[in-house]
Amino acid sequence: MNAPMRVAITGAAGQIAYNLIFRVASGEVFGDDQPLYLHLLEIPAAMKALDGVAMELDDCAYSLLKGVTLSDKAEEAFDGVSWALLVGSKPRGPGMERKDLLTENGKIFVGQGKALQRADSQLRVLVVGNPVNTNCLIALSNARSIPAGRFHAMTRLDHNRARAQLAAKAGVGVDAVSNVTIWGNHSATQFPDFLNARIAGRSAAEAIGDRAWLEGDFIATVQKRGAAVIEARGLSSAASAANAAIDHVRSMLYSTPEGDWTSSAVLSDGSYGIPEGIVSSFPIRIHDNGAWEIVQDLEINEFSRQRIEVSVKELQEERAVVESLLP
Ligand code: NAX
Repeated sequence: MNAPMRVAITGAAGQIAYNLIFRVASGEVFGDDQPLYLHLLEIPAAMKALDGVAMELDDCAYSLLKGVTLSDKAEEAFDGVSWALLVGSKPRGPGMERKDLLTENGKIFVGQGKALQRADSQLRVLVVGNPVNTNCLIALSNARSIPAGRFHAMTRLDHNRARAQLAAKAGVGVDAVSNVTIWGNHSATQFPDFLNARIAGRSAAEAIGDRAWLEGDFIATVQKRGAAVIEARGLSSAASAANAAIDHVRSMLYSTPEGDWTSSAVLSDGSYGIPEGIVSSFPIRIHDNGAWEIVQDLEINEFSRQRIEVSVKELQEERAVVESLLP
């Protein structure tokens, strides 16, 4: 058995967290030799609901779960944690402009970024709460003592959606689909890249043989999948979002299979001409020691370039709105 590890989850009474917390506590994410303390953060108004979540955790009698801390203070919730899954954020209210959503949520991530400095020196962070790229930028900018490379914003759900669409179209299992990339923002401007994707060892374009579908319906379906789920379910994606967060964390714990990569939004280092100072989704590869790198030298043609630029422009606009929150 390893020494117990502390994991923080914010927005812990929300619907994604309800699909996430129990899977983390069961050992599915960090392994069945990894005892855990869960630190669950909520706003004061949701603490009663969070009590209910804690009762259910007790009632699962998970042997790996050594303790649960419930808090409405980020400093307390992040104390000594090795992982922080930042799921909580404010939903868009009636009449709320995108700009207001960015600044309202931005303020949360200023405070949480600062409070993360109380975490363990090994800390790794996954931001899930929207607008996720820019929230992540704010958090990492305010957590000045923590290397920026420890911060990721989740685009794994988009990545998984793209793989599933390609597999269905090609009539193969999802395991046959590799080398998918989500570029840019986790928004309807994201670019799911089929050009570099592979299906059973062939290029996805060759395996599917329907360029019009790849350039049209495929991209649109992935970009608008979140809205389609809301339309059908009356609620936003929760189980699939929690599942993607688990996939992301697990991907960060093990080296990426040879020749493949995953998608994650990280602080740009200028790769592929994507300007520094924004958190954009890239193809990334993880090494044994937990270090990761942006995969270089992928083919970007004019079609891809134009679409990546649209999403990058949106990220630059988001950055401009929250500039005052970046120290
Ligand atoms: P819910 O509204 O069910 O839950 C959010 C929870 O966050 C609430 O319980 C709320 O009280 C809490 N919260 C708000 N401010 C907080 C703060 N300062 N500290 C701690 N907790 C706080 O939303 P849910 O469906 O769980 O979604 C959570 C976030 O994930 C949303 O921002 C959502 O847009 C985003 N998503 C991100 C996805 C991604 O791929 N990156 C996909 C799914 C989802 O849309």
